[in-house]
Amino acid sequence: MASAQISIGTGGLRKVTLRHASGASAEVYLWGATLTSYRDPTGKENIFVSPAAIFDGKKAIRGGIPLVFPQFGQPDKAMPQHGFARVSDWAVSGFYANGRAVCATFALSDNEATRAKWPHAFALEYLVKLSEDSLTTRLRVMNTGDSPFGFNALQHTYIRIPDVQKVSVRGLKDLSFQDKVTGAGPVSEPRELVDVPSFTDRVYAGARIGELDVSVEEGDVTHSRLKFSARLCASPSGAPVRSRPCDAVVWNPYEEASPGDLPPPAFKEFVCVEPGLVASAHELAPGCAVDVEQVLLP
Ligand code: TA6
Repeated sequence: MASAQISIGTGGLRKVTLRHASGASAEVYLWGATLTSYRDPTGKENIFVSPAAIFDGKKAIRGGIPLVFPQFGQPDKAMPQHGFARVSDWAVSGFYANGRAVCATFALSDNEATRAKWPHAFALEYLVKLSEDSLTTRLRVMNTGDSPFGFNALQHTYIRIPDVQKVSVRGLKDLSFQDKVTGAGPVSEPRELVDVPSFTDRVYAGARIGELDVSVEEGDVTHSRLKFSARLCASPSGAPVRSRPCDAVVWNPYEEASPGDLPPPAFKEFVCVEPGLVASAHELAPGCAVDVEQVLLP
């Protein structure tokens, strides 16, 4: 039987737990609408959360799928790194279940605090859809104001793996990327399999309309398959009118860049493979919306 339940989680923060009849489950904290767990029917945990993650309702949860909006990085110092979405209290805006999936939606819109940092009217909707064979997460950005705004948006997914030194990411060949560690780029990725043998921070610019299929592999084993997509919608709740290329970020800090809430050797247990609109500036017209979606297949 599918279910959706609100409870008190770590640090006294509220969370939603989705359970599917197949045994699959997911957990999403209302703090930042941060998904912190996705277990498939075998019980395998597909998402990494740092053992030192802080659940205090002040700091972004280290791990899971933090949501990045309206900025990627911190070009605007008036806003936190990666924007305010992941350090805001979201509301549960809906639950839905049918024979195939159980879903929850979460909402965040502009308020006095966000407008003080970023003077635009917006609404975010985060959809989490759990089914027997996959987890779909969709971040929808809506311009509810009367003037266009520039933004970036991304799902900062921490994929759990046994050892980052042994995995590679497939699906990025021929995409142009900026290497934020070396400063090189943009250069074209020549490899079918991109390994992550050291501190890695790369922004791959989407080049293809439609889905970007990526997989995290270790020899013959595929740990995760991910389908990234981005779409423009003519109205906040309207059907997508046009697909757009989805960018992908690959990150692992290794020991040298591990932040305090990610004490080594925790870096070994994940690779971040992140769908978003971050490789260039994006503008959203009033009354329009854009989706950044990932389908995670364990
Ligand atoms: O997605 C990669 C990245 O932008 C890196 O540059 C690094 O800053 C990482 O995000 C983590 O950022 P955070 O603010 O969560 O420590």
